[in-house]
Amino acid sequence: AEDGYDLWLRYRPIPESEAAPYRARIAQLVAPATTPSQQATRDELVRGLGGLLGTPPPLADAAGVEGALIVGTPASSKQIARLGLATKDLGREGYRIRSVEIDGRDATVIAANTDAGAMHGAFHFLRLLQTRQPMASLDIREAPRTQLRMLNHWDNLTRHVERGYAGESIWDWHKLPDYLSPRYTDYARANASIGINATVLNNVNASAQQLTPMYIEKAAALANVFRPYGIRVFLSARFSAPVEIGGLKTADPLDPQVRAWWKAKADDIYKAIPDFGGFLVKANSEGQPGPQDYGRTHADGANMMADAVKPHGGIVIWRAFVYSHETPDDRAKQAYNEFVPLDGKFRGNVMVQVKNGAIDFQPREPFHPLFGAMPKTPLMMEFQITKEYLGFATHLAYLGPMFEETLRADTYARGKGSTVAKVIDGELHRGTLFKSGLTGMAGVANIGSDRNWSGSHFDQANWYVFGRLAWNPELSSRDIAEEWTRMTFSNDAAVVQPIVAMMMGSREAVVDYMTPLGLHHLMGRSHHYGPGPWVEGGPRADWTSVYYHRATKDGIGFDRTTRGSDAVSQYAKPVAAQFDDPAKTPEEFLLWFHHLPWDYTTKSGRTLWDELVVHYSRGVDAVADMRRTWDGLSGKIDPERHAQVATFLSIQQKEAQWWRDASIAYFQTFSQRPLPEGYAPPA
Ligand code: GCW
Repeated sequence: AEDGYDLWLRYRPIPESEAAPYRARIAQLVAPATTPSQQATRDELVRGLGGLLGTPPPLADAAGVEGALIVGTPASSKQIARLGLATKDLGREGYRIRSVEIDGRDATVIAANTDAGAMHGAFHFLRLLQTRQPMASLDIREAPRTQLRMLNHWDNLTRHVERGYAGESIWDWHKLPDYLSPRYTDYARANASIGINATVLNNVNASAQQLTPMYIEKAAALANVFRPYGIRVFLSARFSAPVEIGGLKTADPLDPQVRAWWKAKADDIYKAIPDFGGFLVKANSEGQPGPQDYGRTHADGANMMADAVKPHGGIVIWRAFVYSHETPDDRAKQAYNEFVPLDGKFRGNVMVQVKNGAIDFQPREPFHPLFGAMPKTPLMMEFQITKEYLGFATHLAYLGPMFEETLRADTYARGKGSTVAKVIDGELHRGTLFKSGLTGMAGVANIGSDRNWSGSHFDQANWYVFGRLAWNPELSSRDIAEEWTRMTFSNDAAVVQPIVAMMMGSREAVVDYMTPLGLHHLMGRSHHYGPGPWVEGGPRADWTSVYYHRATKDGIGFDRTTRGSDAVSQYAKPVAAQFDDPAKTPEEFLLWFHHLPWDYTTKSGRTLWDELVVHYSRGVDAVADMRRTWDGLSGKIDPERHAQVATFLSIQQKEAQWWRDASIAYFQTFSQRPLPEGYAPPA
């Protein structure tokens, strides 16, 4: 049954009418298997080619017939060594795929410097078949633009996944380390196929138990499964662990006993997991413990842990998602205020992980002002793949355009063209400022125990696009959508085109029916599902919606200009000047930066109130369009997957309407204006 378990690695047969040229080019498979990683690569090719071509090509030790496919490294294959294709610039993970002649016969070579590179090349090669690309004269050279391409699981030891909408955690801690579910291998295959090379197993709201010997052993068992796929394991570390599981009275990072505890802990972990990646830390944020509890800085905390893993080649990833209600100032400003003064104070093996925007994974946010503002510190991007604020798993929202929008945003940190992508891949500050050269991108995973992994078929695309953009932050989200659609649903143009169009418009639809024109954080309190613009009171100001939209009879929006909270001044001058002026602010960020009267004239000529209603309604209409498109694909997609998507779209339409009606009815109590002509009042 088509239950989605195979993800984009379905390998269904290429129709007979198209298979001949592929069979001719893949008449023999030369894939040495002297290491576990090489074995995994060979297995994947046998499985993939077997599925796509009907039968796998015969295996051989060296290319000996017309149309051989050879995969490996100069060390694993003499033929590859002789071709000299695995050049230095491919690095540790890059590869070449090339059509060549060997002894007068056509052959295709996948060459890399390492097993991991060869595996990435093999997956790329399979993708060429899966998406029906021509094979005759290949000349592909690929190397990842970032070093760490990482998933962050927010998985608890109880198997509850914080903000997870795909069932319980895939890590079955109870049965580990002895029972290794085959699913762990499939997880590694899926990740390796898109270039993901690191995973943080546990929630940033970490349990100290994760660092006890019993759980280290369990993590080590997973690391053993992932290692052949080039994936390294990291753990989230709870800052107060020395107190909670170490019996110490303090977790003060400058205390010698605390420092010794972390060193010993790191030594133990590396004994069990020799290639352990390091720690991810959420500290002094949302009530989590941290160095500030002892009057120390984030740098003091990060550096202490960095010193502990340094002898083993590990790193520390310190999160910049910090805010606290003790600070009455605009929450959007807090990370910048706390971290910019620390630039240059972190050890060389520390990275700071920054969410794409300054508030919290909203359907749309302007790029985080920290990007470009810490030239001496490697900044890692943190995207959220799981859709905490975009309708969970039932709303269809392809996040590619959202990731792309942030990556392409221009920080102007070193003049025009200083995009966020260039901060993330290190190009902007390479060789000049930050020295370590560490680069990376993290995505908060949307993976769980559901058969289809992500809670919905289309949410698989969000995992996919994250991996592809982490590999190369300058890829186009549309191209990636097309690739994914071809592998996941069909190569039929009559399917590909409408699905890609649907995907590309889907996130904007969510923005429209939830938080148009720069509005943000209007979801129901704490669960974040459904509208809640009326949420007020409660434990803290920034956990209410009224804090963010500030609607009154005179207007709506958060004034972050130089006249207001002055958050705009955290951006480089040209950006700040743009955001400071409502006339120059891109309309999609209007109410993020400005508090404007209800009759403010927008670009369309409509009043702000009318424009809001138009956006809300447009979002609902867009979902109706998606439903029509999807209905039109009935018969062209297997009935199981078609039916589930259709049902989810019907849920989404109901809820888009709910969002629109609730939001309009609520804001109308302030605007006191009628709806523009032709727009139905809230039901
Ligand atoms: O998005 C918010 C979530 C919290 C999360 C926090 C964070 C892990 O609502 O559930 O906690 O951000 O990123 O630390």
